[in-house]
Amino acid sequence: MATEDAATPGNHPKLVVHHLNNSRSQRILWLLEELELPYEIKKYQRTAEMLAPPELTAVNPLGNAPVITDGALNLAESGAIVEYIIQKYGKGRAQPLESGIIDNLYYTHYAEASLMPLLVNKLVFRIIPERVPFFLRPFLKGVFGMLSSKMIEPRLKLHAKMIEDHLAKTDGWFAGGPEPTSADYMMIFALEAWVSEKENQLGPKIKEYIARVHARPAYQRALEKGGEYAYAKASL
Ligand SMILES: N[C@@H](CCC(=O)N[C@@H](CS)C(=O)NCC(=O)O)C(=O)O
Repeated sequence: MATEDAATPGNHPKLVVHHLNNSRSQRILWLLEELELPYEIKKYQRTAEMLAPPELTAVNPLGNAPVITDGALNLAESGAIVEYIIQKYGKGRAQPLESGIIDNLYYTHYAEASLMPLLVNKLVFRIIPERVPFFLRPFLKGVFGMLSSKMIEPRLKLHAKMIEDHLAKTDGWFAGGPEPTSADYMMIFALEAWVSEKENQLGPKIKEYIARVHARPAYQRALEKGGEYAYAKASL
């Protein structure tokens, strides 16, 4: 959702990242650090139920993160934010080579449109039985475990293979090329969340990829500035 208030007079203000702990907004910090852009972070803390706090609705009617504020503009949806920052402020950085344009397009959209819904379902199916009265737990654990192994896991297996094969081909970034592009900023959160699950089917190329991202100084700076981010600690 993009909303605009009255124009802000004077100098162009810094970008503000509305950042939720342990969330997708970490990918925006990584991008801004790679591009060496000035920005401010407004931090929000998840509630005990792991939801975003209500204050986020002031900048995003859906109440979730990430959101950026750029002058009068509030922009949500991480894919939109990543593309907006690269197009408006990237000065030619983070662009795929000609040979990587289609891969970049595909993985930039695939991350949130196809992969994340499956991973979120997997998480929800695991969490539901943990949050009901104890006498219902064994029953719901069985039901949701069965749903997950029949509906989610076989699909995730196909996704894991596709990504592994792709990374074996590009042997670097999702779009090939010398530096991360929007596809990488979009894919990293899904892969980090996935690899942090006890049971995952991720292969060596995916794990190498995550380690490559984690080793980047810009990623490290983003971690330092963003604070709590459990997904960077996942053992590979
Ligand atoms: N597709 C959206 C998903 C946004 C989303 O679900 N964000 C999560 C953080 S990872 C959130 O704010 N969750 C807390 C909540 O919805 O209350 C995006 O990529 O920005």
